[in-house]
Amino acid sequence: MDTVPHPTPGEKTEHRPLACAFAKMHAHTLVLIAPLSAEDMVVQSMPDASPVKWHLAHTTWFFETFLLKNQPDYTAFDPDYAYLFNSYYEALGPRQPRAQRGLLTRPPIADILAYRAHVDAGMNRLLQTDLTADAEALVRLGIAHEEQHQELILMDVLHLLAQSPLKPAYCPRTPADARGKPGRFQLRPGGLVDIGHEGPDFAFDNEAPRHRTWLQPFEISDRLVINSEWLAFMQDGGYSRPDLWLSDGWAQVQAHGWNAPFYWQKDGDRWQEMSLRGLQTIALDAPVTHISYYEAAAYAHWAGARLPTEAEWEAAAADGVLEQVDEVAWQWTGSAYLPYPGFQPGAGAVGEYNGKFMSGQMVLRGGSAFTPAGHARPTYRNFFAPEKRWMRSGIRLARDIAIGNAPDDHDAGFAADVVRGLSARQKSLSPKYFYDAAGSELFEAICQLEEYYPTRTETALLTRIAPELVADIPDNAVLVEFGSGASDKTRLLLDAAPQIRDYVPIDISEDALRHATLRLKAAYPKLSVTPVVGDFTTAVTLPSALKGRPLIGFFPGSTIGNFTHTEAIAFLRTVRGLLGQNARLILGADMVKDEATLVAAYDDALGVTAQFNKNLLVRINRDLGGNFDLDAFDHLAVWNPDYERMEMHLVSRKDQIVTTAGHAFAFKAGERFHTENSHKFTLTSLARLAAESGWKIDRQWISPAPEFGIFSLTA
Ligand code: SAH
Ligand code: AVI
Repeated sequence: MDTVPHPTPGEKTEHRPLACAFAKMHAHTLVLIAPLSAEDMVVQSMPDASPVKWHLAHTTWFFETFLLKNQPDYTAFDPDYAYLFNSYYEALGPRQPRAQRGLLTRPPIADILAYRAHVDAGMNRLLQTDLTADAEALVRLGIAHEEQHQELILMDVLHLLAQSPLKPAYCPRTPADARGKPGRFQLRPGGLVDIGHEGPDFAFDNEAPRHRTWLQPFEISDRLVINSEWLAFMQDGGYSRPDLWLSDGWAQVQAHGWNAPFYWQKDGDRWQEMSLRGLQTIALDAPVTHISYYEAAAYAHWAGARLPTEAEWEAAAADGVLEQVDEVAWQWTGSAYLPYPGFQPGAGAVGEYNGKFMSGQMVLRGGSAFTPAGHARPTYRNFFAPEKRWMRSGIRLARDIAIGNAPDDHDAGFAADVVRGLSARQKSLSPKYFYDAAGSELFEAICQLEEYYPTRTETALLTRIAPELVADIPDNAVLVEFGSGASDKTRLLLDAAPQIRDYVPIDISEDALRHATLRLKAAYPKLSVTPVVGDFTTAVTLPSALKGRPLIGFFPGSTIGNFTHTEAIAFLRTVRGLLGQNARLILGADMVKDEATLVAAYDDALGVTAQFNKNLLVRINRDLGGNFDLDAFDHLAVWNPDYERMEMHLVSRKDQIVTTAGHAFAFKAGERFHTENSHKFTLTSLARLAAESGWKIDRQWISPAPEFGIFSLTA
């Protein structure tokens, strides 16, 4: 186009970054209008679209009004332009009605280009000076503003050319629409996320303040919906089924006879689409564009999905799981365009830029093929009224995910512990949750294993020392056992001490306790057994009928090793309180030994311990509506020398998200879920533990290797 002045080579090059950014941006507007004739630039095809000539003048007016007007060395180009080219700033006075911008055949384009050159010169002078922070912010806003109009120029020109029966191309060399493939849903854990802009880089006021928001777990498609998918929606009666549409959307369908995206038209039995390259046959694998919010919402409904909220979109974009973020089409979100908590519009007329439009519009995120390079960002909030279609809009789907049933009351404590344990940086859970019915049976199977030496060793030792151990148990004594399980070791004491007439087994596993009680009653008809189901770490109360009787505590199996040091002290103190004056506690504890023996005991060849470990996941799946994939986790048993303990973990084989108890939890490949500690002891560490919890070691017996210890403690 002859009337467009191109920057002449050899002009003084600009080194200040802001002046440079201004010059580059301003020159790009002229590049965009190069394919247009003077006539193309005057016509207004609808009230929403402005003539290109008006865009050229208005963006220039913005710099003149907000930056140059009050400069001593600047004279206004033409005082009438304040009326002609103000867009919507009430604070700056009356203006040409929006729908009549196309009636401005005067001033001619040559004058507008001269106006641009005049303001350009003023801006160049201003940009050589030291700008105040406020002025610099306004220059950046002016640049971003004109970039928005660069996108509007393409939107409006496309709309104008689409009205012509000739369907001319804006520029035949415009790149074709990006090709794609159907999207795949990506599971996102949600939770507390931060969204919005913060920091020194430019952003519009509506992107701030950055703030925290809560997201339910959700899925979001990595790609945009493509034309073939849209055709399936159309063929399934997408535009003729009111059940798919919002009421206002259905009213639009009927009022305007919508039956396809905005720029689609039928040629025989194939669909064509008006584009900047002219009329083109629909590319089935290209993302669908130029659709209203109502169409996007109807499609999502039809597809069994929904639109993402803007917070979901931004969180997923920040996590890098989205493709086609900003280079294809703006993506409708399900979020109304509203101020963020704490939003403050700028002072003065410029405060009208965004804030006053915060009603009746929906947010679009991303960016489009029409957006100038470098203009968009992940926090960018574009917005349009829900019925608009002339902008380059597209659709990305999201959906809710099933997150398990709310636990019933019985499981409330379990659910709370699972949620807390899986939310922590190091995922963990108390080993007490191993012992449901299946877990207790698996533990008994472990006790039979060749590698699991503790049961065998402790049993042999107890058998040998039983007579000494029970020698001074008084008549009428009550045996109180903590974590009694199958009560097998108990028999060794009962056999040696017939003076014990009452037995109180305490266990968290109701099934184990029931079976043990039945068997013991059959084998010891004179023994009175009073089982107590419960967590022995929280206050346990003994049957009041036993008050005043001599109490002997029994805590075999090295279950003491499953506590942390702090928990062990707290437990031993509680037991001391529970058993009262002159109390005695018979404690079994596994001793530190070589790593190979230890690791084999917790990682047996038959995989029983692995099954015991994974039973925790089975239990979570069953009781808390979890969806753990047992094959996606490996059993791991490791010796931790710093803490002198064996550790069991479940190691995630891949990046995955698991849902349970109404929450979603992300696991990285290789990440560990810590399920058990089994501390091993030395004579010193055990003596210290006893001393710290108010007990004294009275006598002790250590088995030959693999070493296991029995300790008789007195209060
Ligand atoms: N004493 C038996 C069983 C040891 S297995 C033996 O030496 O072979 C550990 C036992 O403690 C299991 O029966 C388990 O159900 C129980 N247990 C684990 N944590 C518990 C808790 N917090 N409260 C009560 N019982 C618990
Ligand atoms: C019950 N407790 C002492 C057993 C232990 O050795 O820590 C539980 C167990 N874990 C794996 N194997 C056995």
